[in-house]
Amino acid sequence: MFTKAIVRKPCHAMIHGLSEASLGLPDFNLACEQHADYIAALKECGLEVTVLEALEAFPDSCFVEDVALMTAKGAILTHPGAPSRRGEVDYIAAAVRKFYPNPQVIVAPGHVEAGDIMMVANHFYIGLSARTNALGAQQLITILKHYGYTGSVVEMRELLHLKTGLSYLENNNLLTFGEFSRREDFLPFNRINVTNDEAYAANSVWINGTVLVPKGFPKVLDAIQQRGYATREVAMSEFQKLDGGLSCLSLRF
Ligand code: CIR
Repeated sequence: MFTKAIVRKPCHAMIHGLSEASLGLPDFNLACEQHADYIAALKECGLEVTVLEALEAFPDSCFVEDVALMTAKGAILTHPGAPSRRGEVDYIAAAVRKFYPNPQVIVAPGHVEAGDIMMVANHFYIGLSARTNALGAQQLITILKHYGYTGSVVEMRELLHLKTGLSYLENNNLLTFGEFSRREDFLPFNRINVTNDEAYAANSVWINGTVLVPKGFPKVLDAIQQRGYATREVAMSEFQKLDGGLSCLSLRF
């Protein structure tokens, strides 16, 4: 169960955020509305939410998931692969220290963005993406071992982050998309394969029995409901324009 979350409000500079999507520029006001509803959804799932103020110097800073990993045993500050995002770490650090006074750190030349990390019970899958390298993953696995967890790497080629195409919904249920749908590591799970037309919804988030699903993806929503989960849709169009999925907008612990 999770009890807390940390989020950061979007900034005006978000229009300069990193993006490979060809969906146009985000509308700041609509992004703020969607972000407020996202916070409401977290609260509906029983989380106490720390809301950090917008950081204009960092266009992607609302995507807090990438700059820290919160586990039940301790926190880890990452070293993002994207140079423009590295400065975000200093700002999340203060918020993280309120809950975990002595977070561990990933250091250069290791790179990790925590969108590449998927927790399944005591095991952490770490995607080797354009943002997370083998050295960073090795540092992370060493830290995780110290906490009593295990970690393994997942080679990947196509997607931005591991969780762009994978979401663990507990009870052995896993949403999978694209390059992960037939990957051997994930065959033992009850896989819900997401089709190309609903790829964005492969990033959905289990919180205390409810699954947050991006609004507008009826096949994924139905498949999750068929597995017996309560669901809560959240409109995400403005964050999707920046390649940001539902999980990216919060640290949950
Ligand atoms: C970036 O490219 O870094 C941001 N525009 C989106 C980050 C999305 N984060 C995530 O998937 N965990």
